[in-house]
Amino acid sequence: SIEKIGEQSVVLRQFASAMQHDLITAIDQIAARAPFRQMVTPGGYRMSAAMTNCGTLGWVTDRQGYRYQAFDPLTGKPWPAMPVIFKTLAIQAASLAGFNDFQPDACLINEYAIGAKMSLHQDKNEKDLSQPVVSVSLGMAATFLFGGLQRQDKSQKILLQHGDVVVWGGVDRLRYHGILALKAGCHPLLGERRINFTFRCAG
Ligand code: MD5
Ligand code: FE
Repeated sequence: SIEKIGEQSVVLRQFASAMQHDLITAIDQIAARAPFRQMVTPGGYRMSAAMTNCGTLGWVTDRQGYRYQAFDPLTGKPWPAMPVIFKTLAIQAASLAGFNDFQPDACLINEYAIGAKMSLHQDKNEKDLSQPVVSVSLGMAATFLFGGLQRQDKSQKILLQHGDVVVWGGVDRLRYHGILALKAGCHPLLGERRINFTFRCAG
C-alpha cells in the first residue's frame, strides 16, 4: 500500500519484504568488509546507532565534522559497492513515489540495538537536495518521528516495521526526523536489532 505522510513523502508498507533474505545476505556481506561502528559527532558524543555504508560515497562523522567520503576511515579502503538488488529497490520505490530519475551513489546503513536512537536532525550533507531519500527498514519495529522544517515543529509518529520503505523528497526533503529509542524485543530474522538503510544522491 502507498501511505502519504507528507506533501512529497510516502510509506510503502512491506515493499521490501519479498527480498528480505537477499537484502540481509547483502548487508552481512557489506558488514564483513566494512564493519558497523559507532561514530563520534563533531561535539564529541558517540552515536548510539552503529553505521556502515556501501556505494561510491559513504556518510561519516568524527570530531572534524559530518561529510561524505569515498573511503572507509576504519579500513582505508573504498566502501563496498552498492548491490544491484539495493539499487533496483531504491529506484523502484522512488519511481512509485513520483521521483523518476533517482540514481543514488550513497547508501548509509544504520544498526540499532535495544535502546539505540537517532535524535531529531535534518539530512543536508547531500549535494543534490532536489533528489529524494529512500529508506528501508528491517528487523525490529521502531517509532519514526517526522517533524517539520523547523526543529520546534510538531512531529508525527510513524511505526516503521520490517520491510517498510519510506521515500521523501521535494518540499519534504529537509524535514526534521528521528528515531525513538528501540524498545526491547526480538525479530525472527535479525534478532535484537533494527537495520535501516537510506539511499541518497550525495556527490
Ligand atoms: C533511521 N535514519 O531509521 C533514520 C530514519 C538517517 C536517518 O534519519 O539519516 O540515516 S529513516 C530516514 C527518514 C525517513 C523518512 C523521512 C525522513 C527521513 N525525512 O523526512 O528526512 O535510521
Ligand atoms: Fe536522517
